[in-house]
Amino acid sequence: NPPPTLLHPEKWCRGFNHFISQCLIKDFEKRPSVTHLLEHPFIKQVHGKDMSLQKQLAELIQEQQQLGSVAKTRHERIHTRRPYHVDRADKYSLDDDLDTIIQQLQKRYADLQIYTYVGDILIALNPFQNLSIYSPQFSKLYHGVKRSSNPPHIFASADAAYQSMVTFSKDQCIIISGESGAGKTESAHLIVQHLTFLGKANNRALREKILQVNPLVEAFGNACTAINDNSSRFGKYLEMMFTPTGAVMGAKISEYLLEKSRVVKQAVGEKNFHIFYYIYAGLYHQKKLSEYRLPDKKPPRYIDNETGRVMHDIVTKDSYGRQFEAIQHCFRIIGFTDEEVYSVYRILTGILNTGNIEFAAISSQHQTDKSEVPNPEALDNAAALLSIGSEELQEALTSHCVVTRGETIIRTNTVDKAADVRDAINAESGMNVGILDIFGFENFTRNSFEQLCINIANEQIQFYFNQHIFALEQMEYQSEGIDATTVEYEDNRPLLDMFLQKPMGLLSLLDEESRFPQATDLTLVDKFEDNLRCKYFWRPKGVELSFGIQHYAGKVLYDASAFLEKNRDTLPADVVVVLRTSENKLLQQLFSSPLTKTGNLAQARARVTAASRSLPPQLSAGRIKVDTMEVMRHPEETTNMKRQTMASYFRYSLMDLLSKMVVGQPHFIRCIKPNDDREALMFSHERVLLQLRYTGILETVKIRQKGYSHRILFEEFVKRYYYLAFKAHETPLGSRENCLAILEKSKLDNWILGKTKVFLKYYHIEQLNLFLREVIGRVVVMQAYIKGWLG
Ligand code: AOV
Ligand code: MG
Repeated sequence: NPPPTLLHPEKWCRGFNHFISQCLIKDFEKRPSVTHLLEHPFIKQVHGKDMSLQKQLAELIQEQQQLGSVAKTRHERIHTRRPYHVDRADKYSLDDDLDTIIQQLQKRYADLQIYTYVGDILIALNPFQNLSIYSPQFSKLYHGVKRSSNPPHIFASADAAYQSMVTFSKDQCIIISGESGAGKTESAHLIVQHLTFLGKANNRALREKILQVNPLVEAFGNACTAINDNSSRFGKYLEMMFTPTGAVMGAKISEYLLEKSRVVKQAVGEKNFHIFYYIYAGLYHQKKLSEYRLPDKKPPRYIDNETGRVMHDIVTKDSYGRQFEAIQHCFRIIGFTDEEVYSVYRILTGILNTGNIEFAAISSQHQTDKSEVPNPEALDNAAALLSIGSEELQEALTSHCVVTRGETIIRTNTVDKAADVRDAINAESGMNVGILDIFGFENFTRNSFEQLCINIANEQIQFYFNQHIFALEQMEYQSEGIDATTVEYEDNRPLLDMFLQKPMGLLSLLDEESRFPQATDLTLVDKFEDNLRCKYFWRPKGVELSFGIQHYAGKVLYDASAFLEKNRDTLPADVVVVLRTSENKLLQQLFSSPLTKTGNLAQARARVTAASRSLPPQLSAGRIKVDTMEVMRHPEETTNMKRQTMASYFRYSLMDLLSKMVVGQPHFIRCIKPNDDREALMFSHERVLLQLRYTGILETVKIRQKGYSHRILFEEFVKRYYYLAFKAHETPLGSRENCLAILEKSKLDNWILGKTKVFLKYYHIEQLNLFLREVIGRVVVMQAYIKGWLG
């Protein structure tokens, strides 16, 4: 059977009988119905009463028509509530004050309408309850239809990215932002769900694999915090790869900046990474704790928050145990071998056992730099599970050793590596939709180094948003000679400079101070105070180790205790050496040298260079590129001897992430947290106002009203849409005139032609794509016909 949407009808048309196609198109244009087509004298003549062909045609046509009326009736069936006007977001621009926007959002939230569009940006309010709007029925409803035919939905945003990828053969990037607990991770899941639907992952095994990736990595990277019970403690970039015709062929996940310190210590009221509870409970219920040398009366120190709550939960409720089963299932589906899974369990339980090792100072006169382990059984347990010698482990843990070259990065994700290898095979032909879900902006009662990193990352994402929505856009209007009024926005560039600049930015200062053995956290804060002369930084009086930052999303007070230690993040060389002797292959691999990501770094650089080529010329010396290059200069690269710190790793990671993002066409989803109590239907005016303010929603509304979210080179536009005004066999030039011809033929208004580009609103693209699909649909029908005819 021919696929329902063959995307290269021109090849087909030329290869087969062009004349017949044209006749049929003409006829079909006049009366677009299958019956009519089948009644066509030509078809009748050739085919007589071939019922199977008729049936085939009817099916194809029906699939095409899902685009239009069919979907509409289905929509009416599902949404019987009340008539709905979709483009409220555009309506906001008429009354462009925040209060009105909030009122609208509040009203919609009360109706459980959590999604709203601002131009092509999606605002998602966290419902804090399960809604029944994510079933396969809804996936179908939102498939390839005009956005205005259905209420706003995250599926529509995923659909837009997908359509854009298929139409322009271009990588896409969906950037989900919002503060901690606003719903980014849930949104990312929903997008993956809808993309697997769109990508027609008929291969169930592949679909399952892709859907299981998120829960698996989240078991390892998410944890309960004071704000969110399932808070992401790492950044995650999931790329879904598609064939040129849009069939999903795989997915790749990259992880960033895992909050490693959580393994050994959690703030009051917070927990370790989920996986540790899952595995302990799972083994408890399967009566396998002893096999992994874990006690069954009291959980290991790393997951025991001293309240007894954990043990109580494990014994009385089985939810952790069930989660463990789910994780086992994930491993299986994704394709880990039993042996690999066993290695992972041994490492995890090895870590739990390591946490139980105690240390005591040796009081002998001569050995001041040595300590001993008063509970050798814990040491033996840990060593046994990690498949290393317990004496070597003890020696490595208790003796003091000067490190000349630190090795700090642990590659946590073998999935990533496996995917890399696999992707190397496919990379060339495909295109992808990347989904970015990082840890959201955080402001706790006590904020440490981890919060600083998290908040800088969010600062960078906000900067990227601003660049796209405001800076690049306005520059482009200027260079294209288009008169679009400028919109003022809050530029967080100075703040980002304060963090990232070299050599005087906060991270550089931190690195510098980390190199002095005598430095303390106090000298660090002094150094910040002396050097960061900028209104975004301040030092409160009377609290020595404290400093404050005015982030884009609000003021945060940081506690600099342990900043230096956390930044040095040294894993002593002898510990690494011992771990490398492990008989556990996976563990060996994790600590095999070199532990840097330089391989990926080279790729990252290549991507950035490629991406900067496609930026408008006036930007080549502009901000994005300069930033990128600045951050790219990774210490490991410039001086081999310099030790890698968390700050430098962080910079590099951020860069790697950005480099991935800048390649794709961005789509933004802004998650908003309607209240801090995680209550359904509770809408805190004040909290929402704050978030709308700092995300620059009002400005976005303005620029989206005035601006054009799609800017397409004449040549690209003509290549894509020429069917709409020219004959299939023609090859019109990519000229301004030909663009004009297509636009006029399509009877759209409100677009603009610049010097080299067509400027369009999102709904123009929708309309053009619909027209195009109709035309292609006709050609497909004819393909089916002629295929039948030929054979
Ligand atoms: P986050 O990813 O933005 O926070 P999550 O996606 O984890 O936030 O959402 C927090 C919680 O809100 C979830 O555990 C759900 O209970 C609820 N929630 C969010 N979106 C939905 C939805 N569409 N439907 C139902 N419930 C939802 V953080 O990872 O902390 O920045 O670091
Ligand atoms: Mg999250």
